[in-house]
Amino acid sequence: MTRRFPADFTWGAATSAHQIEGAAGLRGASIWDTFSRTPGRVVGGHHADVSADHYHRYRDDVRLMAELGLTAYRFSVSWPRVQPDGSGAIRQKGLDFYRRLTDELLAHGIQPWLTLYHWDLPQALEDKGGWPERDTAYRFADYAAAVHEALEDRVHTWATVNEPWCAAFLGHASGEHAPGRRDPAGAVRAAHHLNLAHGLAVQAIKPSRVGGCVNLYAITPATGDDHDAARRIDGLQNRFFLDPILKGGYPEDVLDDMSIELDFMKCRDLAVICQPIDLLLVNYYSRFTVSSRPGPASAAAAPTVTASPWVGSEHVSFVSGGRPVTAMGWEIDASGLLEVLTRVAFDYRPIPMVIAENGAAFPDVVSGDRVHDPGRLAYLRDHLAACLSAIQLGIPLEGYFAWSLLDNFEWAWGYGKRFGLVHVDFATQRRLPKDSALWYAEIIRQNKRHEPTDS
Ligand code: PNW
Repeated sequence: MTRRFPADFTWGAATSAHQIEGAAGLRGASIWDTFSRTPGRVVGGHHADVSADHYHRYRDDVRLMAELGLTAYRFSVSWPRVQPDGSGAIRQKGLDFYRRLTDELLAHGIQPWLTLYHWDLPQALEDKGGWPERDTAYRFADYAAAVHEALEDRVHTWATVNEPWCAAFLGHASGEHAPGRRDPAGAVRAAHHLNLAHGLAVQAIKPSRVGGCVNLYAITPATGDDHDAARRIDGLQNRFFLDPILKGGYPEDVLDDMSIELDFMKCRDLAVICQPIDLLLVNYYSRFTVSSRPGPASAAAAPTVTASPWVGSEHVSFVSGGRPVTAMGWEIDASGLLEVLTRVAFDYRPIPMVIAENGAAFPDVVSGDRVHDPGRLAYLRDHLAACLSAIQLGIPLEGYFAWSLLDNFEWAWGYGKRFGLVHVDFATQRRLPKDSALWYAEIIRQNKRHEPTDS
């Protein structure tokens, strides 16, 4: 596998602001602060006030990235650090942090890839109704314009909204994520307004290089009788976001399944959502095997969840596909990565893509200065091989970002699930690159050193 990626392939790792920054006193409150402080919402009662303290340790962390040989780093901006109330005054000190971070990256030859929204909505906007309200999309466009004005000279690629499916349906239907609502109609409103926010932000960011970010799943019907279940879950998870962004319309079958009033969707919204974009950021983790018979309503639910995120398709259940699972209980299937990339290229169009997140939670075995994580190493190896297969098929895959650079606050699971290439001891903040990080660094090194052999 080594030596055959294109010479200009982007080698990255990703994080998000709320999950790593800490320094909660130097920003406004977000919905995740409120959610984390609500008993029973996050495993262990964990919160992200300090987390990996990246806000204060970003220089060390950029040095680690340089040691790994990364050519790009995907991070997100904390909206409440830059605009504490989500509207009105911009906090220059917040923007200054991202100026320092991007300067440090550029000084080390690492491209900054900036995501504008990775789930930390200012609580002040939630108090006004949050994503189910249309106005939140307009507030996001204003925030996007302010960040763009401050950082356009430093950022290589912009991403709008990270995984709108999670923000909408885990946040407002199952309630597994902040703001923890269980209101199916509100979840669909949130999904549409997140899509609208994407389109408005693209308008604000152009002509800089910009894309949207979706989490796509490979989906298999459990038996020959389960094709309707597969159509429904594919519709909600994948097509409800890909169709408006790339085709300018919502999938009719999904709207029918939902059977809710759609008066909040305006025709002209679709033209905004379907703005031309330069690339699509694809997050890939797993494959779902689905059934129309009763059973568990989610393949990836935190222990805190009771409601289904699948609006209008609550009867669909998730069964084992018989593959090994990660510590999240997510099935490992690298062939699904190739499948989702192929699907975008053939069902939509061959738009340039990057894998913007891919990775696995496993328990780390720390032994002296070494951290052994064979499961993660194998996961990355197999998924990178799938990336190479995609490239060899002619799919325009331009880069790969491992999730995540650092162990971090894993949302409803708190600090109990570790996705990092680099181990973080949260008591001492000591960082230790894991075996998977050393392996990834070697792959990057070999691909940088050699000219591609077959392109
Ligand atoms: C993504 N699911 O989240 C996020 O972008 C990251 O912030 C997160 O840490 C990472 O994946 C690992 O979880 C997801 O339930 C959370 O299907 C939940 C799901 C998918 C993605």
